[in-house]
Amino acid sequence: MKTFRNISIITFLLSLFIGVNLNAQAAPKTTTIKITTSAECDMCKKRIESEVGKMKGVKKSELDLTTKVITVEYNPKKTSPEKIRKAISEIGYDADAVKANNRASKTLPHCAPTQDSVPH
Ligand SMILES: [Cu+2]
Repeated sequence: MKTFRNISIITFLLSLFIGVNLNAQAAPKTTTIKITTSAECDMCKKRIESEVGKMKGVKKSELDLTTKVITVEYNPKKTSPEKIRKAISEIGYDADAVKANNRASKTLPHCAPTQDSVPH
């Protein structure tokens, strides 16, 4: 009878252990989102990528100029899509429904469609 109880305890502990392992696999450390920006040229691309890239919790940021979509890989515990969109807006670009910060877009390079930008 005693042996039987020991085995059931071991089985119980084992199932706990397996359960914890499954949970760890089900929750990945990073998530990926795609945000549509108003990037126009290579300068915009570099600017947005580096700005988003240095944010806390962001692992990778890559902007495709043909679609203007930035793909961001981030840790959802450290940052959020809202924060990332806001950061893009703060440097002067649209990020999905979040419009570019007006003051910031005036300091953008020539490609930005503002009246006081200097053409090259
Ligand atoms: Cu540009």
